[in-house]
Amino acid sequence: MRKKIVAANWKMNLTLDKGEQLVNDILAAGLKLAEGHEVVIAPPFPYLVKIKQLIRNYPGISLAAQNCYSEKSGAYTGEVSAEMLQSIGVDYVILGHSERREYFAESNAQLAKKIDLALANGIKPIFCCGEPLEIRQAETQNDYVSKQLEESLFHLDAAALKNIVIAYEPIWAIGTGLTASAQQAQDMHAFIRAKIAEKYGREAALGLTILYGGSAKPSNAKELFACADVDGGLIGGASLVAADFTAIVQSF
Ligand code: 3PY
Repeated sequence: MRKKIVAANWKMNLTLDKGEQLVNDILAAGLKLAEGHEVVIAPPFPYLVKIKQLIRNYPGISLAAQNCYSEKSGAYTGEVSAEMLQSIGVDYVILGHSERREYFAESNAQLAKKIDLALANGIKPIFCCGEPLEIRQAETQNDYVSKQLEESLFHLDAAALKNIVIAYEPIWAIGTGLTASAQQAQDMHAFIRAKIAEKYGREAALGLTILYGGSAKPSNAKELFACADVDGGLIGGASLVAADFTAIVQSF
C-alpha cells in the first residue's frame, strides 16, 4: 500500500511564535492518522529546529524544508545544503515548487541536482510539477509535465525512485483560488503514474505517492483525496490555519 501524505507548505509566512502556536494547535487537535498516513510540515528554514522539537513525540508527523541548494557546500552565501538539513533531522524537502521555478529561475536540470543531493543525504524530495494556464488552455499539459519528470527524475534508478514523492500543482490553481476539478486532478495523476510505469514498471508506479497541490482546502479536499490516483495534498494557504489544516488531514 502506498503512503498517503498531507503536507503543509507554509511558504514565506508566519513568525516563529505564530508557527509554534499553529503546530501546537494542530497537535492539540489530536489528529488520528490511519496506518500509512503521514502529516508533513514545511516551515521556513529558521523554524525547522524548533518545529522538529515540537513534533518529535508524534509518530506520523514529519518535517520538510521548502528548498535546498543544488551544490554540496561552499561559497554560496545565503543558501542551505541538503547535508545541513540532514544534520537537523529534516525528513523531506519540497523541490521545484512553481514559485521557485518562476521567481528563482530553477530549471529541470538544476532540480535534478537538488534531487540527487537530497537523496544522497537521506532526505525524501517532494518533487513539484505542473503546467501554467496557457499550456492547460492549449491542452498540452501532459507533454509539459512529461518533460519535467523526464529531465528532473528519470536519471534515477528504481531504488532511488522509491524515496520520491511527486506533487502535481497546476500553476493556474496556485494562489488564484482556482482549483483543478477532481477529474482534472485524477486525469493528470493517472497520466503521471502511467508515465512512471512506462519507465520503472507497474509495481514502482503503484507504490509512488502523488499529491495534489493548488488551493486545496477543507471544502474540496475530500473529493480530491477520493480520486484513485490522488494520495493526499500539498497544502498552501489553508495550512496556515489550524482548523482548516486539521479538517484537510481528517479528509483522507
Ligand atoms: C498552494 O496550495 O497554493 C500551493 O502552492 C501548495 O504548495
